[in-house]
Amino acid sequence: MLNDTICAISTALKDGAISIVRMSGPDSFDIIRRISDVKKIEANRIVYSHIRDEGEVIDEVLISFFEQGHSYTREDMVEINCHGGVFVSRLILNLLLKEGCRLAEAGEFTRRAYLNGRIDLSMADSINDLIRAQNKIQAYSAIRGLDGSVERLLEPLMQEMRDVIAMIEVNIDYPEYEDEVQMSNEVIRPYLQKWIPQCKEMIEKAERFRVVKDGLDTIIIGRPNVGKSSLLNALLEEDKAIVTDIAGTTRDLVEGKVKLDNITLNLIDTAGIRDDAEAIEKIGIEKTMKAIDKAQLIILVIDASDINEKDEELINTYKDRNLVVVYNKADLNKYGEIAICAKDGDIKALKDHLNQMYQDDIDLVNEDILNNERQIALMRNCLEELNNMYKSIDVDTSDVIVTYLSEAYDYLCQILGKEYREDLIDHMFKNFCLGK
Ligand SMILES: Nc1nc2c(ncn2[C@@H]2O[C@H](COP(=O)(O)OP(=O)(O)O)[C@@H](O)[C@H]2O)c(=O)[nH]1
Ligand SMILES: [Mg+2]
Repeated sequence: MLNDTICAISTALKDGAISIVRMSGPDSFDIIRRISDVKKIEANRIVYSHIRDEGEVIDEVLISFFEQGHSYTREDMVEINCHGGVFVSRLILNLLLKEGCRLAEAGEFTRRAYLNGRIDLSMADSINDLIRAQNKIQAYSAIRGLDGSVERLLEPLMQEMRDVIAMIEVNIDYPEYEDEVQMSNEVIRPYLQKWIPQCKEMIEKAERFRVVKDGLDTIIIGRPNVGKSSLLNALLEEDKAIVTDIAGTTRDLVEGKVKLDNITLNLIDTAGIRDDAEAIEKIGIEKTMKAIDKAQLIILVIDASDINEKDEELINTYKDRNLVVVYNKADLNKYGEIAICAKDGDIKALKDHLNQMYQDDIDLVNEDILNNERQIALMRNCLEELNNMYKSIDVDTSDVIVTYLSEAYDYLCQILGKEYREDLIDHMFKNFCLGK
């Protein structure tokens, strides 16, 4: 129900100097008048006041008023800055509930902002991303999203699609209007030849950028004793994994996170891969194999002073994956393109290589881009419909062809949370003088 008044504690539920209790909906101003010293609501002002429960002061507060149309939710809103600490905030919240507010569900303020047309769905995604941001790039990209980057990205494509849909539909519904462009296959095909690569590029960039934002799941593998754990420790700059000269030391997966200049690695160090392992080590190797399947980047460590055919075999097995081969123990034998000495922390060659690999991707932070899994999945669906349409243009009639296009367009609307039909009908009436 949209016309009730909701409330929630918007700050974290722990001790702190100040908490914010928020209220949104048509009764917000009435309720605050009943429980505070405020008599006259002055919108867009902050006033000093007291919150009272049956006349008795329970807190000294600052109250902000936002009039409908000018608030986060576009409804009348009140924010009470009360004293922090869970107890006082809860007292005030309970008072609001007693006065007829309903406790907001998770995300409900933002949901109202969306339903009331203040933000689109991609911006709602960004609000969520911003709240959860863990690093500068995540926060920066969420801010861009909040500024409408996804709509900016999609709008030119959607505009063209709308035009084509509308024209095909006009051809179908009003064949007598011969002065409208006839949407023959020759006219439609070049559009598709442009749109399909565009969609592919948006997906590809979004996936690359996701790695920059969220880090790359990276696994360090190799034979026993080549220096995998030493490499993990060197990357983390701490002695996290046990290093010994006994083969089979590492059995469980050891994890760590390291931030390079252009990329964050979510690292896993693993048990060395060999065929003659004893029982416990074997379990470790099985875990390694499972983790390899899920990894986005494989760092294969080879002992440059002792290269053998097992190394060859590992290179061959993973050559089609995102694989980086490093030759360790450069102090004993300097070999290969990426030669390091993990024992001494000399791993610059590897760091440089990884930074180089993701050099271009970091620049994506300045581009308008799809921001998350939901948006990427919808774009994939859109692409699939466009591919279907491409297959269909020489075999099907216009009404079938336009169905694929409408579906594709609908997926883009879903990214922004727009109503497809409304949007399209609006457009058609603006651009075509039907029934003139
Ligand atoms: N000479 C030399 N020895 C190293 C280097 N890196 C690791 N080691 C040694 O190789 C042995 C195995 O190292 P470890 O990191 O446990 O290998 P893992 O079994 O692959 O995890 C240890 O004795 C390390 O000190 C290196 O760069 N040079
Ligand atoms: Mg180890």
